[in-house]
Amino acid sequence: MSNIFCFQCQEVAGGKGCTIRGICGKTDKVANLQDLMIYTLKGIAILQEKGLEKGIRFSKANHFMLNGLFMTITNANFDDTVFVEKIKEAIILREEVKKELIDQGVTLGELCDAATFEVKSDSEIFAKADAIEVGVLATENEDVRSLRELIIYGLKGMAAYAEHALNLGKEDEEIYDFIVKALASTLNDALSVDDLVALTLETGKFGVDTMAMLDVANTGAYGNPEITEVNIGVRSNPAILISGHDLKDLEELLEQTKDTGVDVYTHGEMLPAHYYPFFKKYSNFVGNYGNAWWKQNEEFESFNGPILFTTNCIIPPRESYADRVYTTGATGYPGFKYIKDREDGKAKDFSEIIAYAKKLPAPKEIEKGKIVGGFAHAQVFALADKVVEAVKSGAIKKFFVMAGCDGRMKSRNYYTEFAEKLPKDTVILTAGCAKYRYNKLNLGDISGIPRVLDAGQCNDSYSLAVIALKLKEVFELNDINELPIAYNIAWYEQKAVIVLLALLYLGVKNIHLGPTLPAFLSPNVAKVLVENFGIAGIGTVDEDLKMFLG
Ligand code: SF4
Ligand code: SF3
Repeated sequence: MSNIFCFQCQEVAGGKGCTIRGICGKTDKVANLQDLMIYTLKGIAILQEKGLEKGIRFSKANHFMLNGLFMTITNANFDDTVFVEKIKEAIILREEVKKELIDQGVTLGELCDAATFEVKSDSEIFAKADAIEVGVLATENEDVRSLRELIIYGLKGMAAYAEHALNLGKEDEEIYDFIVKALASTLNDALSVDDLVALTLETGKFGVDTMAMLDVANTGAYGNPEITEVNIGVRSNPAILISGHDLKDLEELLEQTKDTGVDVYTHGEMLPAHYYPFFKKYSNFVGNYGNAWWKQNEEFESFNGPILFTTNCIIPPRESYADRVYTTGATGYPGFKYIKDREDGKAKDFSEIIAYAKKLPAPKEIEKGKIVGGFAHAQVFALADKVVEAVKSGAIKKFFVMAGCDGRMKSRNYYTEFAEKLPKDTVILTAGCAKYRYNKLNLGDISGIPRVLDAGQCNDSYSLAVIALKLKEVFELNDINELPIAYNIAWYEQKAVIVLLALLYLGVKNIHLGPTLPAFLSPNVAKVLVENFGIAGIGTVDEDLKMFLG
């Protein structure tokens, strides 16, 4: 057993750091391999940065960097063998980049360990992974450590979104150049706390750009989300449950399951796929099964059919369904079957999971009814007159952005109670899996506008920002913070970190973040966020309602 240190998610042990194994289920081995993965990516980034100074870019390294960062997001990949292979690949790639730079006449100068270390066997990889210098605690100054990790976690979220966009053929060199620069900067001891604060805000800027790019990719391929009623009951056919955020995977799965007698249901963050016009043509795309990621143990058991993870959040499975789970993309878990990436522009091959589904019983019904969503920017703009009228007449007094993540902690009941107790003249704007805390409550509507407007996945928080900016324009305000919008956001993993940094970059103030503030914010860094942005935690529902409505 080795020492680990991870504090990247909200469920961190003791609110401080996981030190033996992850509350998420990550073993010490995997935790340290993930640290080494990030360390190796930093080493490659240092080299890439040297190339950028001469206008040399490395497309393969950029794509590798996205995937490598994405794999280390909470609950994405628990497979040590995958990390070992990926680290080997990274070192080969690093040496290729070095050779290319030398061939092009770039002087490499003195390079740090991340850009030069060698490992000759798997056991040397494990030993390197366990070394203190590759992990979070290698940075001794707690404020510098806090900012470096805040940036890294933002980059992880950014990389995940950029990879989904890339899967749909969209990419942006400026985003890659920034990730390279930011990764390299986290090993630069010459940067001051102020430099790192500035880099943190710049991370937010590129977070906005990345979410905008993904929005263009998703809506360009599948149309603009529209108001949709999503069935939460089941039919009697065998079925596949698809989870995560990757819409390209969903498209290929639907294309390959149509006319096979196998139905497809969404789970967790895939629910908003139903809002896109493109997917409505598939008669076997039946509905959404279950709730947010943390309920998967029970819900996968009763689903009966195979489950496909396209992204996080995976939790260690029960034996009853472990053999039915498939992963793809950046995700992995020891013992789960893995569906390979696209090759030569061909679709992924889902034939095995489809054949398996045919042998299994139909899902067991766990609920009945419908949920409504599809309120991304274009749909809300189409309703703009109604919304503006409702605000002007006082029918809507305030909007509450309650986007973000759901999680296991009991304290998250706060969000259900908060939604229930909000006055009837308020509207919740949501995105991400946080919605499952209140999207099945009957909160009614205001002159036909539902009181919970779901824009989509966590990346569609971008839509909420676009809506806020539009309202600012319509009401001719100078500052986004003059709008009657309050932010009460729930976070769990690193995609929420990039969403938060994006909102800060857009100038949003007084965001309340819960159920607890990130453990990776040192007292001084937290102070900067409080003083400059009014970031705060949450209290009790009644106190907070008084404060927000006061
Ligand atoms: Fe702990 Fe979260 Fe890190 Fe898992 S991801 S080891 S739960 S801090
Ligand atoms: Fe995250 Fe697991 Fe919900 Fe996209 S993916 S939001 S927690």
